[in-house]
Amino acid sequence: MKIKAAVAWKPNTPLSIEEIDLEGPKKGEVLIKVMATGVCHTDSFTLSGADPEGLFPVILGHEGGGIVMEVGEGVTTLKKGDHVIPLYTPECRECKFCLSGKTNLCVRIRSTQGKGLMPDGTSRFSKDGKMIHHYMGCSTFAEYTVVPEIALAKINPNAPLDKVCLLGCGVTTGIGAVLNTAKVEKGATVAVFGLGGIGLSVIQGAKMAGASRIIAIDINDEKWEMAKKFGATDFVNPKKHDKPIQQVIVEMTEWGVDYSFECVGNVQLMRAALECAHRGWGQSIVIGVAGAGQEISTRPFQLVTGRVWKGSAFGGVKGRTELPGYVDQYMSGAINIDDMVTFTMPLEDINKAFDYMHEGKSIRSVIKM
Ligand code: NAD
Ligand code: AHE
Ligand code: ZN
Repeated sequence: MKIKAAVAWKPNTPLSIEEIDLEGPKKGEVLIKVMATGVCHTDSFTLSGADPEGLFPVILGHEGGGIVMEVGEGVTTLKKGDHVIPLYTPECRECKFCLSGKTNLCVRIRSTQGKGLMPDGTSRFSKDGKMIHHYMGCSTFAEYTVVPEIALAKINPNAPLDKVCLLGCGVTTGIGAVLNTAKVEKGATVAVFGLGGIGLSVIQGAKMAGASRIIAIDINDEKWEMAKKFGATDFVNPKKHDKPIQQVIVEMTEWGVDYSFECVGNVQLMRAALECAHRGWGQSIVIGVAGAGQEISTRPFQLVTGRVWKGSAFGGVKGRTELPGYVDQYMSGAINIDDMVTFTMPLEDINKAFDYMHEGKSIRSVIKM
């Protein structure tokens, strides 16, 4: 079928809205009408050319909500009309990782997904016979997309897709990193580096967990208001201090915070986040994604003296099993997504969403198809 999509033909150039070709779903695949999609910093990261797995041309987007239009051969858990959220971290429920009970990082289709292809090694997207890559198995910057059955969470059909699409990445990643990866306990102290969609969701998660103090850190003062709304108790702008930011946080808290979260993708900040964690037990969770060739470092003494460095992908959440519950929590008012949506715009304006992100003017822009 002919569809409209935002195509990234090469790195570091605006997306181009064009009519392209989409093949129907093959075995184990599902055709989705994308109703809405958020724009995450990771889309911008890959578009910048810094992603070691970045492939072009590609249809980006991985924070979507849609409706099932057609199912391929052998699909049993979804039918036409179901409301779904595509999952860049699928859940096959059969691989070693899914069965481990220790991680959400299903590997069933990871190798083809990383090559921008469907599990059979081909793409459903093309233009004038030229293949266009899928992205993170989702490619939501398009009117329609094809996604493997194991990479779709079936959700409450009454949920507004232009809000719960943010559970496809940002909101779930932040809340999940707090509740699943760090397992923040009541009364704990928390520092959050970077107050975009991820950092604010970490703050929301920390509030849900009953943290006693939530220190919000950003170089943009305008982020403080929203951080406070989500539950932050303190704000620090590193640019307003001469000392290293880790020292500022340690001095504010005596020995450091129980939990810190890096939500920017800056390796120096990852070090700072680790080093402001409490001597003896503080944990630091890396959520931000850093470009090709970047590495983290610290003095081993930081770990010898009890700090723990961890990472979190999609908040450790098993999407097909747990995401419907996140949607229900939004519906009951326990999770706030509405305040994260700064702008809503049509697909034609998608490059504005990237501009607003880079200018620090948006938390999330949602594209409504
Ligand atoms: P965003 O652009 O919306 O927010 C980033 C924030 O960081 C901004 O408020 C910015 O002002 C702030 N910032 C920039 N440099 C800073 C510095 N030196 N010190 C303090 N603050 C600084 O981004 P986002 O969508 O919230 O994503 C954040 C990061 O998380 C990105 O690296 C993204 O790729 C990554 N991410 C990871 C996962 C995962 O599963 N691990 C999921 C989603 C996003
Ligand atoms: N492709 C990059 C890594 C990108 C990355 O770390 N992605 C996160 C999700 S970011 C969502 O906004 C993730 O889940 N990673 C686990 C995985 O299996 O991709 C690289 O460095 O190669
Ligand atoms: Zn994302």
